[in-house]
Amino acid sequence: MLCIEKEIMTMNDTDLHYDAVIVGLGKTGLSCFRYLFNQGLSLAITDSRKSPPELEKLNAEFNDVHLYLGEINKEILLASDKIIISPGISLDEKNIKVAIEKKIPVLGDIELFSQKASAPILAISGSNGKSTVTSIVAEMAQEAGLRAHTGGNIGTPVLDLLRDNQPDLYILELSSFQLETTFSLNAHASVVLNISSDHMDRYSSIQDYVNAKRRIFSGDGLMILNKDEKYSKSMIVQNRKNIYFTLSEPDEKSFGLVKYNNETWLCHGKNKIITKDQLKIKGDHNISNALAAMALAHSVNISSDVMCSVLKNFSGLEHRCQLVKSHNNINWYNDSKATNVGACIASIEGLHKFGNIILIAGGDSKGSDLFGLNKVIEKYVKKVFLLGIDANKISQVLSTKVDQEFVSDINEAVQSANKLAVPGDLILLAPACSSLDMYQNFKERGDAFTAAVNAL
Ligand code: UMA
Ligand code: ADP
Repeated sequence: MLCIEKEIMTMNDTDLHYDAVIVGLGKTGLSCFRYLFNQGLSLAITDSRKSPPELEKLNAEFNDVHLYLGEINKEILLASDKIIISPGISLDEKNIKVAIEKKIPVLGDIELFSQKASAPILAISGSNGKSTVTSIVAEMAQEAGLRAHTGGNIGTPVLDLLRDNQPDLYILELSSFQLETTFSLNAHASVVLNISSDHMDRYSSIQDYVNAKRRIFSGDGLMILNKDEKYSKSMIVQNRKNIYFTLSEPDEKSFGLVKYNNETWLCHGKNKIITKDQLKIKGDHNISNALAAMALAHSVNISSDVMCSVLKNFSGLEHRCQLVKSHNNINWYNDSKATNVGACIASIEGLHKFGNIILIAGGDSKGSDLFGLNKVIEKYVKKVFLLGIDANKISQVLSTKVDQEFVSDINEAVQSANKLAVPGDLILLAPACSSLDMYQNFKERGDAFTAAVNAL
């Protein structure tokens, strides 16, 4: 039997009451429903969309669920003891704000998880590098023989991790959206990798965004901070255990770079772990990521040998500075996951040594300040192809010295870049924007790029 889509008429029912209402029927909403249903709670789900993405799965698994679709239903919010909100919905949504004014508790899945989980948690946030660091740490834990469950923003909703037997360790990638509604997290060790302007369509200022990120340090676990980055560094709490990672020399408890006989080593204090040249992932941003991963792994006693062995083989994740094709000394790179200004800059700075860059950028800039792009593009990029809803916004921040051209889609960008490219060039998709104006997600955009390149 299908779940019941409730009519607005039901609202006159004065007995209407739920233990909890779940807002959003995406991956998080479905996992929250499964989790709370198993606790025997009376539940409703509301979603602003008529056909939310996980409706089919919900229908296949459950009967008679009370669904209120097509708007985030105020009456249902107010008829519930608590609101379990999905990360994609802002606390500033108008009906959520009414519920908050009426003192109805609003929490997210990470909060439910934090209340329940009993194995140590390693928690990772930051504007860029989260998935890379999360994946490296997960591989290190596995190689060390630890049973680790990995989830959060990287893909698997955290409550799904509780369905298995208790592991030795949880490794969680956490977004600012998820942290906004988290209160009880007390991670064994947490890191904020870096901050750059992102999600400015959701936050009123960069400080507002930073404040959401710093919630990862609630509790009394080890704080891991990026000494080279002002916002991460500023999050230090006096009298808390803390260590740094840095691209310069570290103090004895921190992780950084040390030169020995003309070779640069990633070190813990003075202890050598792996040389910079042995790392498979390239670019300074990835050295930072490797150091952060080492600091997290060290906090759960993973050995330097294990760290070294994993980093020697870790070649990076799909859609992150990924070499797609190399032909006639022209290299094509897919960095579709560069969805903000900081990531695009890191990508250009990391790759310019390998060729003269022709950049493909644009999409939905999420209200970010794009100005930071100008300097690096002027310095390292020979031509930019711009596409998507905010192509014009990017164009406006670029100096008149930058050769630029508007294109209608990725295919046209690839065709035009191909006509222009000569041996020694590197064509880079690093959009500095989200893909959501033209694609389902960054993966679909990266696949479109790869298909167009392979079809040349
Ligand atoms: N939405 C509506 N109406 C609703 C509910 C949601 O329009 O009533 C929209 C949201 O605005 C958003 C989309 O639906 O555009 C998805 O939102 P959601 O909260 O239902 O998302 P989930 O499917 O539960 O996926 C979420 C994370 N997505 C977001 O935070 C937007 C996933 O991260 C995460 O993998 C998943 O939980 C499991 O934890 C994705 C992401 O894009 C990769 N994250 C952002 C990022 O990395 O920049 C933060
Ligand atoms: P996230 O999960 O935070 O989005 P990813 O590991 O998926 O991060 O990397 C996304 C993109 O961000 C990469 O393709 C790369 O261009 C950029 N990036 C990765 N690590 C860093 C870093 N430490 N600093 C700046 N940019 C980075």
